[in-house]
Amino acid sequence: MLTTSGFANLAEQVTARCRKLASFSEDPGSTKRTFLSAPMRDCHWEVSSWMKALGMTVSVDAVGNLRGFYPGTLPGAPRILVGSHLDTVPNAGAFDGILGVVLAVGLVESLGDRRLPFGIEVIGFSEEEGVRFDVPFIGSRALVGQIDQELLDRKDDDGVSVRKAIQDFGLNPSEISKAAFGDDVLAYIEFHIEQGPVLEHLGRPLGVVEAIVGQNRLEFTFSGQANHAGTTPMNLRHDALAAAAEWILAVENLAQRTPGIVSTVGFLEAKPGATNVIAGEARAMLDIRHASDGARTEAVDELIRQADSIAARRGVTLRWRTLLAQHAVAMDPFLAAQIGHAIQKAGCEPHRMASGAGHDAMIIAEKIPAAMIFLRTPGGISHDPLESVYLDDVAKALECGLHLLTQLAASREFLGRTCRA
Ligand code: HGY
Ligand code: MN
Ligand code: MN
Repeated sequence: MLTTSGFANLAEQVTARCRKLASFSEDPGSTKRTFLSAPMRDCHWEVSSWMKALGMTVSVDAVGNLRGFYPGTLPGAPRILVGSHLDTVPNAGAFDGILGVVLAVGLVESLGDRRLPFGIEVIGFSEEEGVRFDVPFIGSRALVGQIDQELLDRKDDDGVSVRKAIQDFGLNPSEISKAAFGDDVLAYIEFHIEQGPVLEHLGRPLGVVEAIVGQNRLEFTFSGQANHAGTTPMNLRHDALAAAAEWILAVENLAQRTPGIVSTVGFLEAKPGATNVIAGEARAMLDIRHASDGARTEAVDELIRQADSIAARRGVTLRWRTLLAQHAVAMDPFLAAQIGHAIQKAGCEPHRMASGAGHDAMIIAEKIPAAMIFLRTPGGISHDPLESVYLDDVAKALECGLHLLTQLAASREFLGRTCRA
């Protein structure tokens, strides 16, 4: 087992690598790396070099997931998957997603060529945030065989389809089915920053995720009548942007009075978008989440009703569509308990919690046991350049990870599990 200073050095390397990868961006001066964009190629090259240096075999699957395999003691041994996503939101921090990939490579390094009764496949998912095509989890959905024609036909703002983006990256969409994992997978483990204030508030470096809340993403388009801002009396307007604005306040109001609901309109686009023109069209994107699927779907129905009534009262028409309806997902109780023990062996007190952020683990959990370890987020800030981690917490996460691997390698219950896929 590595010494404390060994974990500290590894943590320095992991953190420095995350900051280096953050410079691979579509936007100079900030971090934005979306599905199969040009900087994703640089990211693949860099992470692959770290994987190859550890003797891992590296491949890229047909949706651009980067996959590095560290074999187990025996040929044909089962495997565990450890990873997270390589893509980012616009103006991102340096750790959301990518920390889980780089830390997994660090975990393989911490084994020091030691082999386990299972192989370790480190996965960097090509797309989790849903920025380029407004639909998240393309990378992990390929692993569980959930890529359909509707998704492949979706187009980005430049009219490029998912299928074309895959071809442009030099990959073959007809090979997507091969990205699905086989029947040799025992578990999926994801390290991720908490992206919220809970662990910092409690003074805990690491958390055990018990469940990931469900989320819906919907697009609402209000269509009114564009007109002259100076000559159109207030009582004769059909202002699409004013209708959207009234509805956005209703979104906030419903969340404030409904315990456990968080809802956000993070995107609003007005057309034609000129100061002296009443907006003829306003497009708003809703993100709404709750730990209970019933409460979430009830809130979505209420917000659709409210949008309808605001539009009707203002002589504006409404159309809406669902982009994502993801139910809440529980993490594997056995793995969560093992993570709790491993956190204690690393000298920390584990905190069991739900995740308000969505993660690839919620997709993978549809097919195989999945679990997550959270690292404390200083200031609770994420999806922003201020996002950070404490070096000591990264060292503790590595130490916890090594304990977890050792525990699973010695667990007859775990090794005796039949692999599902
Ligand atoms: O939006 C989320 O929940 C995550 O950051 N993709
Ligand atoms: Mn994110
Ligand atoms: Mn993430």
